[in-house]
Amino acid sequence: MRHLFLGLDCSTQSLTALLIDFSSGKLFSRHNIIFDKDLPNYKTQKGIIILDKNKVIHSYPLMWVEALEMIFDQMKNNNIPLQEIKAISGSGQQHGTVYLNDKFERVLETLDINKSLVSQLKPVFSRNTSPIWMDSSTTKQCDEIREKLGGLKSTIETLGSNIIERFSGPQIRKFYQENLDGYNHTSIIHLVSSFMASILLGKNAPIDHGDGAGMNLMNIRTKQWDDRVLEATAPNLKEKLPSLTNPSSILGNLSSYFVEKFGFNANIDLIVWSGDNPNSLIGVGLIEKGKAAISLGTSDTQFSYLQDLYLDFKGEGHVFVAPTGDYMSLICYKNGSLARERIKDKFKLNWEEFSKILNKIPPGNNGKLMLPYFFPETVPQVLKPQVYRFGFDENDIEGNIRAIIEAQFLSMKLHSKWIGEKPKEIFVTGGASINEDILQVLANIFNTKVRMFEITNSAALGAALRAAKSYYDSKDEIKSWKQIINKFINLQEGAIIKPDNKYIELYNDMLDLYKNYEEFILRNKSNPEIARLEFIKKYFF
Ligand code: ADP
Ligand code: XUL
Repeated sequence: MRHLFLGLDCSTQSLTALLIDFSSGKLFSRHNIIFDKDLPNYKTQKGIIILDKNKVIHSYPLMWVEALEMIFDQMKNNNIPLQEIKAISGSGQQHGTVYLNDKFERVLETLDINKSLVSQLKPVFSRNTSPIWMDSSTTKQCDEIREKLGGLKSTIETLGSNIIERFSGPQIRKFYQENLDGYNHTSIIHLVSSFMASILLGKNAPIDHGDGAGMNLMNIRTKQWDDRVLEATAPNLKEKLPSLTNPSSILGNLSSYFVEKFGFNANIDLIVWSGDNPNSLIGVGLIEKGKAAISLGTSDTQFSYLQDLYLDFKGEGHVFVAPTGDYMSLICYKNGSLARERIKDKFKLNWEEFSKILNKIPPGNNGKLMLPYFFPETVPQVLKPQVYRFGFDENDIEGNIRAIIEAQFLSMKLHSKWIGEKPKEIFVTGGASINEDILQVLANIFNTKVRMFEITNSAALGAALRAAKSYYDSKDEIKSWKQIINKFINLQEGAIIKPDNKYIELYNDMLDLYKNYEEFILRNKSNPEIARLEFIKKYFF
């Protein structure tokens, strides 16, 4: 008999629905709504709207709502047996905030199946757009909050992260400062994850500890809202926040709107949603130490499972609560897929052509090196986007292609040193993780084997696996995380990319060079040009 579980992923560029059959350990179906293509009336580009020169970046919460209805319509029309699904959970792009007025819950409780979700939810927003993780316009608010909390060290001790531009707290403070009336008319502020879960639940849903940790509002030790931080952020904030809950919580059953309109079972369990990175931790099966994952999605992220709280006092890395209830480390690079696409699109290439050129050029790129800040970057912090090229210019196709990929992974290696342990293996996920040529550069730079997975949307898979775990645990058929993960993630099967040890020394030297260029540009240290010329002499003559 089939045991179906649904994982939804409301990400930056699309909404995905992965249905898994736990009995057979197989993917049952996959549906995907691409915001730009399938909902063109919102006029987003890659799912986002740029309101002010790459700094103010928002999206439309109503678009996510429309996508939700559209994906269920598609599943119903494709005769997916929705009535058999036992539990649903989901994943949201992290940090983004949704601002709702006092009509929200009433509208959710009285949804009419003869009308669309969009038409009914249109009046519930106190702010029509949502600032998302790509926004970097809150430096002033970050500085104000951090100062009130006593500086960097005590902030990180309390929150597990520095106060960061894209995180929810400083975004909320900015809204409060710039639009007091809008703030006062806001009854509840949701994350993308808890907003989508609320619609499915038919009332306000809580935020799980994993996504909550990415808000700059939750105490990382007590896993409660931190009163001192709330006070430093905006007045009366506590009454505008949903409650916090354990990542395994069952919230209740699906709202009757979805049961009646799409034929879901009335007893279906809705499990709390979480952020895409915590979900991905499960979706790639990271439940023990010594392994790390890199997600090459719209953002590039690097994450590991942590048994104990382990903080980065430099302030570049974050600690979130993992779906297992333990912790996870995370570093996020804003210049991920969209930066790679900038180069690909400038030269009018497809990914295959991009790879071919990447492979033509030897590791080390003949000494050409890039600092790739196409967008404002968080790690290292660069607020004003600018691309720096050393030894080549923007019209050199080959130089640019090799340089962007090498720069991204050199930067990751450099900035993940705080995690301490060198991973024995790197698991990769996200849209770009199907590109073996890019992964070969990753393997060589980290000198570590890289494991690919068949399902590259680990956030949606992780959500489906969390749904299965909570469902079975509640039915007294308790399964360990290992049992849940092993059923779906066969670590013997995924393709492995091995590092080529010919390049160990070259990439060690190039990492030093990269570090020196970063310090030259960002911290006014001396120009490492002579070292670059020596590097060229050593490896390319
Ligand atoms: P998100 O979940 O953040 O919305 P995805 O994980 O779906 O994003 O990744 C989308 C990105 O994957 C696209 O922006 C695209 O650049 C990248 N991508 C897709 N196919 C390839 C490929 N063959 N090589 C490199 N990148 C790719
Ligand atoms: C993580 C981050 C992004 C978003 C979107 O801190 O900002 O990875 O979760 O994927």
